[in-house]
Amino acid sequence: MEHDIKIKIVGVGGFGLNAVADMHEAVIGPDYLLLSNKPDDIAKIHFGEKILLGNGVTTNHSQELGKKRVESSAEEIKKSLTGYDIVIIVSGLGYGTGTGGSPVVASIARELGAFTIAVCTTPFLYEGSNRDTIAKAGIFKLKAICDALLVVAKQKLVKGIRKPEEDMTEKLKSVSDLIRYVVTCINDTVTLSSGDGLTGLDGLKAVLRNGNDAFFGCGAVMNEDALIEAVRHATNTPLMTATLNNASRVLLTVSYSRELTKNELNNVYDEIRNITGNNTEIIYTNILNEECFGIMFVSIFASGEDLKEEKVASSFDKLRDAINPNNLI
Ligand SMILES: Nc1nc2c(ncn2[C@@H]2O[C@H](COP(=O)(O)OP(=O)(O)OP(=O)(O)O)[C@@H](O)[C@H]2O)c(=O)[nH]1
Ligand SMILES: [Mg+2]
Repeated sequence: MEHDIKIKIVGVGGFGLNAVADMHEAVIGPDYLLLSNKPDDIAKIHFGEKILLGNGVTTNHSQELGKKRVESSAEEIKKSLTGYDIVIIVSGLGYGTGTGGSPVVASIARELGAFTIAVCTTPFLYEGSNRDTIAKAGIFKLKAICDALLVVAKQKLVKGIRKPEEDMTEKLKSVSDLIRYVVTCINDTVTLSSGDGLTGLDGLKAVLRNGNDAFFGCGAVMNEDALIEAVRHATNTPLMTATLNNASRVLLTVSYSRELTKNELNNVYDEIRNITGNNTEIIYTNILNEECFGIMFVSIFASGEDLKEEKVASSFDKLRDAINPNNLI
């Protein structure tokens, strides 16, 4: 079942703009708005709408300046976001434009009545405690303004405090990949899925709205016998700040050529409740995909009052295996 739901993705600042530029060809359906104070970054964007903030003058990594620059373009942003059901803001926290500007974009989107989701990264430890403090301030504001906030902790890519190594480019790509999967799964869930008497959008709103922390995970397997494996990948997706522990609401979406049977679903629910606890409400929606080439794709969004922060750095390989269906073909 297809729903006519309008989604706009807004990339804010250097990371936001680049992450969105990387994903836009893979995520079909949403419209795009890119905001940056870097003339070079703006010049290379040839899709969607774009706004050069503050006449291209640097923020010197000041979130106050970042906030002001975005506020100066508020009218243009408001125009661009008018008429959208969902606004997804993508940015890297800890610096000026993304941290100061994302909450301004979120306020505009909320005022216009859009379901507003921020997908943000936090800095590496080696970037210093100042960056971390600024990122935390950004998270605090975004939590207060947005309907939902999904935080990707870049530090989980490395163990301990250390400088980036040669393979860092590849690892950072996994952050971009994860963000692309978050956005793709939101898009597919709200535009293509239904189940439990709800549309995917209703399900996503029910699970994420008013949740303090949100978790996202996904997994893909080549055949239906491995369903539980896909669910395990999804529940273990690393890099998110939040884990599934203590989640009170879960949205499970399965994309496959048929619906899951009652028996299969019960097994999946048991698997999820082993992690979250017995009282977790689970909403199941389903995407019928006749052309899935035997690949079953599982995504999980979850929220709760007190999702535990995972302390251990998780392996990057696990993420890559979990989210890349191409590995299975
Ligand atoms: N992976 C990746 N990281 C980036 C990219 N651009 C910036 N970053 C990193 O993202 C983090 C946030 O930086 P920016 O996004 O430039 O910050 P900003 O929001 O633009 O804020 P200001 O530049 O201070 O105005 C930093 O750790 C950057 O090194 C990119 O293209 N790819
Ligand atoms: Mg920048």
